[in-house]
Amino acid sequence: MDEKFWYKIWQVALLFAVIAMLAASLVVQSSNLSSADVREILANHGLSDDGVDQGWPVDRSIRPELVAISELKTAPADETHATYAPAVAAPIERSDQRTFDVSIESVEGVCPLDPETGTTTEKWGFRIAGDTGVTCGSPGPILRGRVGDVVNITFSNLQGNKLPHNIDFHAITGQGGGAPDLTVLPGETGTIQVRLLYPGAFMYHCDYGDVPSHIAHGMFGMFIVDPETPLPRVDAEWAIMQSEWYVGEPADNGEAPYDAGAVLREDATFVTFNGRTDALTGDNALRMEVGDRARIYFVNHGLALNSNFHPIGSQWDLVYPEAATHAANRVIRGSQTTLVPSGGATVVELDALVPSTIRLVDHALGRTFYKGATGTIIVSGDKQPELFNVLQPATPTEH
Ligand SMILES: [Cu+2]
Repeated sequence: MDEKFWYKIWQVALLFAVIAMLAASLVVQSSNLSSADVREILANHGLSDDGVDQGWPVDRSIRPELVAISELKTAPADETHATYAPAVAAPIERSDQRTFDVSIESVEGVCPLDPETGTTTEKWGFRIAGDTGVTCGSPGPILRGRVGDVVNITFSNLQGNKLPHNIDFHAITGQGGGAPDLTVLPGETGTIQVRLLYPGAFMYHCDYGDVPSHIAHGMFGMFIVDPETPLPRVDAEWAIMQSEWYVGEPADNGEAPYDAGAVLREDATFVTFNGRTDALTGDNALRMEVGDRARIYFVNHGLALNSNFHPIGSQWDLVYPEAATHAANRVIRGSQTTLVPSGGATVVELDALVPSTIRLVDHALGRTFYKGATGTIIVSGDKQPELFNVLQPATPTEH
C-alpha cells in the first residue's frame, strides 16, 4: 500500500466523522424541544400538532351536517333575508337549519352613474320582487341566510324588459350556480331550491348570453351566508361592492353608451362602490362613533380589476381573507390593504378609534381619484390625544 492510498482512506474517514457530528448535533437540537414546546409553537401560529388547523381536520369538509329538507322548519317570520346595500340584514345566529324564500326581479333602466358630471347610463339589475321604486337595481339586493339553510329562489324577468336574464349564485352548488334553470325571458318566472353549504360573502350575477355585457351593465349582487359559529357581534355591518363601468362619451342628455371595446381592452371608464360614484360619499357617507366596531362585507364584481381595499387613516383590525368566515380559517389581524380578486370577496373589520373621516379606496388610486372608487366613514366623538395629536398646525417655515 502506498502513501496515497492511506491518505484517501483518511479523507473518507474524516468525511464520515464530520457527517456523524452534524447528525448528532441535530439530534441534540431537536431533543431540546419537548412535544409541549412544539405544540406551543404551532398553537402560536394557529395550528395544532397533528396538522389540524384550529381544531378542524383537513381531511374533513367544513360543510355542515345536513338535516333533511322534509324536517326543516320555516325561518322565523321576523328574520330578514334581503336588503339594499350598504344595509345588510341582521346576522342570523340561530343554531338550526331552516328554509326561507327569496323573490327577485330583473329590471332595465337608465340611472345615474356619476352625478357630479350628470352622467347616466343604461343599467340592468335586480330588485326585491315588487319593489317598484327600484328602476335600475344595480347593485342588486343583499341576500342573507345561514349555512345549512334551504332557499327557494324565485326569479322573474319583468314584462317589458328587452333581454333574457338569469342568476349565477356563487353561493350555490349546482349547475351554473342556478343560472340555466333561472334563465327567463321577459314576462317569465323560474324557481329553484338550493342549499347553502359554505359560509361567507358571495357574488351573484347575471350569466346570460354575453355575460360580460350583462355584468358590466350592473347585473350583480351579494349573498351573505352566516357560519354555524356566529361571528362576534359588532356595532355596524355594511355591504360594499366594487365594479367597473365601460362607457363612451355621454350624449347631450348625459347618457353614456356602453362600450364593448373598452371591456375587451379591460379599460374601465368608471370604478364604483355600490354602483355609482356617490353611493358612499356626501349624504351617503357611513357613520361610526369612537368606540364602535364595524364589519364590511365586500364583493369585487370586476369585470377585470382586482381590488386593493384600504381604509385611509385606519387599518383593518381583522380580515377574513376571501370572505371565508368558517371558524376553521385563520384570519389576518392588523392589515393595511387587502387584495380582493374579481369574482371574489372579503370581510373586514375596523374600529373607530379617532374622530376623523376614513376614506375607503381601491389603493390603485387612479381608480379612486379619476374613476369613482371611493367611500367615506365619518367617525365622530371626543378627540383621542393618546392616539393622535397635531403638535403644530402647518405654518410657513422661518428660514
Ligand atoms: Cu342579464
